[in-house]
Amino acid sequence: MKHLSQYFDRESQVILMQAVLEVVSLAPLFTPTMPRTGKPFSVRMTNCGSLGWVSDKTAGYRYQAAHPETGEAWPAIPQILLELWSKMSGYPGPPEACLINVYGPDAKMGLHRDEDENDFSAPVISVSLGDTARFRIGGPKRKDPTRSLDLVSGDVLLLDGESRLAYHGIDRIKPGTSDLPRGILDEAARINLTLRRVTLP
Ligand code: MD3
Ligand code: FE
Repeated sequence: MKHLSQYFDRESQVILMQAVLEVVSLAPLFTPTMPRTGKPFSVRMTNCGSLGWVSDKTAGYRYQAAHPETGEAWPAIPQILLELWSKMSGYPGPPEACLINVYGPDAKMGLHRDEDENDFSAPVISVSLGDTARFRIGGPKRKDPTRSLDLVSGDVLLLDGESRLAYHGIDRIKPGTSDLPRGILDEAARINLTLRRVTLP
């Protein structure tokens, strides 16, 4: 894993936040639910790109080309994120999915692995915006030891090699730690963007 601390300066963070607001205006936030139990996630989500990650009680975790509520195609991935992918990924093709996770002050994400993609040779690239989050990462098995680090607005994480299939999660948000304007997403404490390749080339 590579942690690029505050890779994006304030001006770029404002551009990224504006791009998120535009995506949300075209593809509204939805609340995913757990497979089988239907328990709602505390994080709200939307996507851009040719494929988006969704989850619900009946069909579970999956990537699909249409928004689960509007049935519309996801908006395009903003240029600034396509540039980040081409600079950092070392992958011979563009990302297919950009998942946008919106955390309220009390939202968390339990320890999990990202394994719904078909191409694990591609890295995952994450961008954090807004309030600081306590991030936890372990190893390839749930019981492996973990370590924690803070993700701050503008930070980029590159998950490749062994880290690509590591267990990870967000333990808590530190509300009020960023003054980045959130626009109409005024309830959003933190926003995380993840760029992913889903299919084999
Ligand atoms: C480590 N998101 O969307 S980003 C997710 O902050 C997710 O919203 C968290 O986990 C968030 O799946 C963490 C950092 C991250 C993203 C993908 C990873 C870490 C990862 C994939 C493999 C290992
Ligand atoms: Fe994840």
